[in-house]
Amino acid sequence: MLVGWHARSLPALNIPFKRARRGDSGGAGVPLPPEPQLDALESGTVKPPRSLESTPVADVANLPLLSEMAKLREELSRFLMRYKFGIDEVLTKITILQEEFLHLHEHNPIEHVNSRLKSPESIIGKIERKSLDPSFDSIRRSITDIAGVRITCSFIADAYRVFDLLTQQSDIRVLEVKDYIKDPKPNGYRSLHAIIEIPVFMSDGVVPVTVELQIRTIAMDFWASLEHKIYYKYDGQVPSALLGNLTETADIAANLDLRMERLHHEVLALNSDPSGQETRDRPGDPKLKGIGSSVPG
Ligand code: 0O2
Repeated sequence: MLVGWHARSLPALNIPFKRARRGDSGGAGVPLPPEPQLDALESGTVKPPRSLESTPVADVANLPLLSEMAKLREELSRFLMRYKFGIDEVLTKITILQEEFLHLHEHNPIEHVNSRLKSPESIIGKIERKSLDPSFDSIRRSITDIAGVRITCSFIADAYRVFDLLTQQSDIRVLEVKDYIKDPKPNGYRSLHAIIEIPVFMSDGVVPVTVELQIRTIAMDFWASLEHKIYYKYDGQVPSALLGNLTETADIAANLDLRMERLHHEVLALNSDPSGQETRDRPGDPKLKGIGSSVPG
């Protein structure tokens, strides 16, 4: 169990996930306000529903459902906060690498970085899909992509190099690696995934936080972004002809990656001085020996 964290089963709060949805009614005969309006209700910009309006303010605060909802919201935001800090820690490491690369080497392997904290809705969706016990402890153990950091690199070798540079740091523990570059998914999806654990220093102790790392090239990212849009456009039911086309385009993107990488090496070779000494940062750079060694042949 984490320091200072009291794992609590959500059902113990008597708020079934499904009932606490927009338009459903809650316990104690009080209709739940539509979800997006909760903040507005608190800030007073939206009028409360009739049944709440006629209840004295002191009583409303005492309604078990509302106070439990407030408690749950507080616990959830504390729970998610740690993941946000986990993201911040990883982003700091990436920024340091980026700046060091810019300073020491002429080639910065990182094109751009994105991060995301899974929304409560999407966490609940995953709990339902995977039939998980909806307790914070179980969520923490079973849902390892609440915090996500995606690093887009210029070339395939860069993806492996950045992966090595990050995961070899002593405070990072690698829990799982899925190399979809070496073994693409059947639909053509390529990316290097890792679930890592990073310590977050909170006021009440150190908390290990899991973060999903996705490292890919610009071409892989381009394909994955469009595929994601198409997938959602068809609500997951993509016509088979389109699926075939998507896989084909993934292979084209992979081929583009290989060709660009070759071109890059040719340019690096041109920049080598006549004595054969490299004047530019490249995979053969002695400073980077052993790094990026996992590039598929
Ligand atoms: P989001 O919102 O992008 O994060 P699991 O994570 O356990 O449910 P799985 O398949 O074992 O499932 O995890 P995996 O393979 O590591 O993939 C997790 C994430 O990789 C996904 O997160 C996507 O971001 C990305 N991904 C995996 N496969 C594909 C794919 O075929 N196309 C695209 N565009 N992205 C993919 P989420 O939670 O699905 O979405």
